[in-house]
Amino acid sequence: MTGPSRRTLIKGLAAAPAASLIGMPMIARAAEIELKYGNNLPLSHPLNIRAQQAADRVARETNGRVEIKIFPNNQLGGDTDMLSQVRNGGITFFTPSALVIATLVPVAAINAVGFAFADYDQVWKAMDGPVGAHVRAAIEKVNLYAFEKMWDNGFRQMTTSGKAIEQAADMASLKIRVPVSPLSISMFKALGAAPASLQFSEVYSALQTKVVDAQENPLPIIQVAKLYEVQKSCAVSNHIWDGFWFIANGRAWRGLPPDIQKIVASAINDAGVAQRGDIKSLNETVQADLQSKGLAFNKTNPESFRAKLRDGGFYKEWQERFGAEAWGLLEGAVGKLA
Ligand code: X2X
Repeated sequence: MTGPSRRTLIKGLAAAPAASLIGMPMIARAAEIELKYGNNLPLSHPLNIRAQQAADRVARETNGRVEIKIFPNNQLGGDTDMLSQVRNGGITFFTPSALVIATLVPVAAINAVGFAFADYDQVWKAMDGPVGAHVRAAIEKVNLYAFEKMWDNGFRQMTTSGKAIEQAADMASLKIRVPVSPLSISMFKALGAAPASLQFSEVYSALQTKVVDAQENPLPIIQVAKLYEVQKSCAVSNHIWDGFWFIANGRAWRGLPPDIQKIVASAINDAGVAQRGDIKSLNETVQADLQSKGLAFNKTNPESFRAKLRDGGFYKEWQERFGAEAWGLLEGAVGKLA
């Protein structure tokens, strides 16, 4: 299926003689346009809460003509599967992390360069500004549409079931799960670890069965996916800032009437901005909550990680891979990197 499915039920009802409708119980009117949205996160994550609000708003503002149906928590498959589905139109929307969409649009990982962003001010200036615009243009080249406002995943932290990670030397040969993303693999190899790419759907069981000992994710993810149950300690490293691109299948998007596009885009972009606020407030409480659940926290020595990346040629390699233009935009936002 390449476009939104149009149901014939309404037409059927409309064609029926009026008399046959009298006395019929109120039935939920089927939407004329049904748009499927798949994602990889549990329902309790702010991404799903705000996406549902966006869906409700779209239903309201289109008088029920458009229904966005959400399939959370990898119900439709893992990240790689959903990325193919949104490309071939099997689903209309997906929210891959920048790391993951980079398997298709390499420059999309630009925001995930290790230790690039100092804080959220820098992040949103870059992603709502020139860096984001550059990535969105690249996403459109592969026939996907990226909504303007990126959603927040967060600053990534490392957790392990083994010895606490305090400095780069503690990474030596560490079996750490990373998303399916070339940048993550390259960065953790440069840090001396033994990274393995796994879709998010596989992370909990991979940690539980000790296929890997460690993983890295923002604290809200560690909370909602209950990773604290299978990890002992968390190193506050802030090593990558990661966000989700809300993307649509290009053909399905272009096939929507302009008035509907406008309603959907406003609802999704506004929900994205609200979701950033949710993560910001969560960030104030999530560490205490995870500690109360038994996860130990420790600080790290960020300079030891940066030095290892620099000495291992990580920045130089990715400057070349991303190209001068994208790298220049990133450095314009965060200052010189290497
Ligand atoms: O897979 C992950 O680690 C996650 C949830 O952060 C992403 O979607 C990249």
